[in-house]
Amino acid sequence: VTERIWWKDGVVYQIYPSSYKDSNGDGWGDLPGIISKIDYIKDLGIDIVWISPMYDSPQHDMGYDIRNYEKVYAPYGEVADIEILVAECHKRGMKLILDLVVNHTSDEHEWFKESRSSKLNPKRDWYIWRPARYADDGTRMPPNNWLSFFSGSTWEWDEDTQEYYLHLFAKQQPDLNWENPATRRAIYDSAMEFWLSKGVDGFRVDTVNMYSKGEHLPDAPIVDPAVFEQPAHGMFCNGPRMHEFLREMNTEVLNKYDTVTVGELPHTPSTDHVLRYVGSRDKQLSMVFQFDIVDLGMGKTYKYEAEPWKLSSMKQVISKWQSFIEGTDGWTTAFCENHDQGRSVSRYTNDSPEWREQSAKMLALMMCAMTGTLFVYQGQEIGMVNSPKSWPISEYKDIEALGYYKTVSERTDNDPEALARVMKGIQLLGRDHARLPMQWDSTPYAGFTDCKTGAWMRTHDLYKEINVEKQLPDPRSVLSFWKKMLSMRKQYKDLFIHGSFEGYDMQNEKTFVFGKTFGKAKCIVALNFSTEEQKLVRPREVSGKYELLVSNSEDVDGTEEMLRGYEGRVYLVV
Ligand code: ISL
Repeated sequence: VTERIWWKDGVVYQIYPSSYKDSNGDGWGDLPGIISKIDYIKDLGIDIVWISPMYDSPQHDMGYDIRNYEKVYAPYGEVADIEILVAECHKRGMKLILDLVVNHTSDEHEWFKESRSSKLNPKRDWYIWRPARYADDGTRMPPNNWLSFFSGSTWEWDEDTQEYYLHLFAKQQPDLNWENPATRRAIYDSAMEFWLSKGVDGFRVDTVNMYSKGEHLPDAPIVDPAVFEQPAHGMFCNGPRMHEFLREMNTEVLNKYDTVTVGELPHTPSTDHVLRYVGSRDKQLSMVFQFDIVDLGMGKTYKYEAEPWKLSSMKQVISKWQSFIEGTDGWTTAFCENHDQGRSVSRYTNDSPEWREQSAKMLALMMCAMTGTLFVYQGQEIGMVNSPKSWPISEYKDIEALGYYKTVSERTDNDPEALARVMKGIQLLGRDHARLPMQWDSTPYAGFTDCKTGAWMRTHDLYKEINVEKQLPDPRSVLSFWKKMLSMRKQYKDLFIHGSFEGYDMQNEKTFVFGKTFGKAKCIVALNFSTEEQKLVRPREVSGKYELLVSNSEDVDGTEEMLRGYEGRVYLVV
């Protein structure tokens, strides 16, 4: 019997505060803006709201560089606004979770300022400092060859104290030293207890498997001999004390409250290993994001060197993580968008004017039929698509994409072919696509802001075609379809949320057919990932009468042998 827990059956809606709704005309989204949309969110069928970092920050990485855990970034509002948001969510039977970013802080955090002030400062050891290495010719070199997520070395030289500090992300994001118990205590108090005591219901936990790095920090194996810095995920993900730290985080803080945690677990392909994090007996995390689905099409060594992917690979990774809960005490998640990813319609289906609505609905149908806790990212519910390909690199703002573009332009001396290749990767995979202002209506800046100079990030050219106001009253819109699917997910929660998964015809590169079973109940989900009609092949393994539950095509009765372009159907098998 599956335990019925609120965070298992609930649907989570992720909000990126800078881009959701601006209430005061400064071009930046804010907390009062989110509060003004709370009924819209409730009406969509959401149970849990997750807000990306809204903390005080110099915004080198859009708030994932936190200057003060106990303050809200002034353009977003103040701590009291979070208290209001908690109350407004709870009043409507929804929960609120925040982002917990404690692998690193901003270099402007007081802790780091003290740490870098002197080797003798009591907080020196709160971050990861190491002496330089020297080459035979006396050249100063970083302690190891690790490549940071945002290009360049993971080490930054500090002239004053003559040591390097570690930063897996930007140099403005120094890594905290989790080996030090005083650091951990401060994290628990400042970043966690402070908010839980205000009624927040849990956290999405940023880069959770990187806290423990071990003591030695050896060089990463050489993958790209042309350069010094090497991809090093294997060197710092899932380090020796990871599980110990998470158990402590539970005993010290989380267990005192009825919380949920969802941790980011990149570079952890083994199901056994994931189970160590999410097995319910050994309480560490409630659930994790496993990245296989969003990594489809990313370059193996360098993300933006995009590679083609196959539907069969998508089916394989979905099947792997859908089946993960069987016979275990773990739990899984289902998502295909977040603030670090291109839009799903553009990445996995077809964002041309002819197909984008149909394919957005098909993806909604697919996601709503998935086992695990479902995550929906703002704008996904109206089928927002990637930025237009005509936008030049100067419209992009993300530190990751710009960092890689700069590296390639320096390394190739601005070779147009190399830059065109990177641009193609960014057009598909750039994190900025998800960060464009939410498209509320067809007034200037999509109704996101009434700032005269516009939003902090350019509004999508298509906002008059794709927006909430247009879709709300239209029963055939993407938004209405999402609402229908989300309510169906609740109605058939055994099958959809808790059912066991079986994929069929796994090598077929055009259609994706899978079954869900719970006790005697069974359904078949059939999806056409192409523009042409495809034959719906009923799995030989399944016997019974097919009753159409839903299709994203309007006038289909379920007896049709062919699936239309980007059509998805769910049949109950009786
Ligand atoms: O390695 C990855 C996937 O293959 C990356 O996704 C990486 O783990 C991820 O980018 C971590 O993301 C989170 O932390 C970053 C921040 O920039 C992202 O926005 C956040 O989601 C640093 O805090």
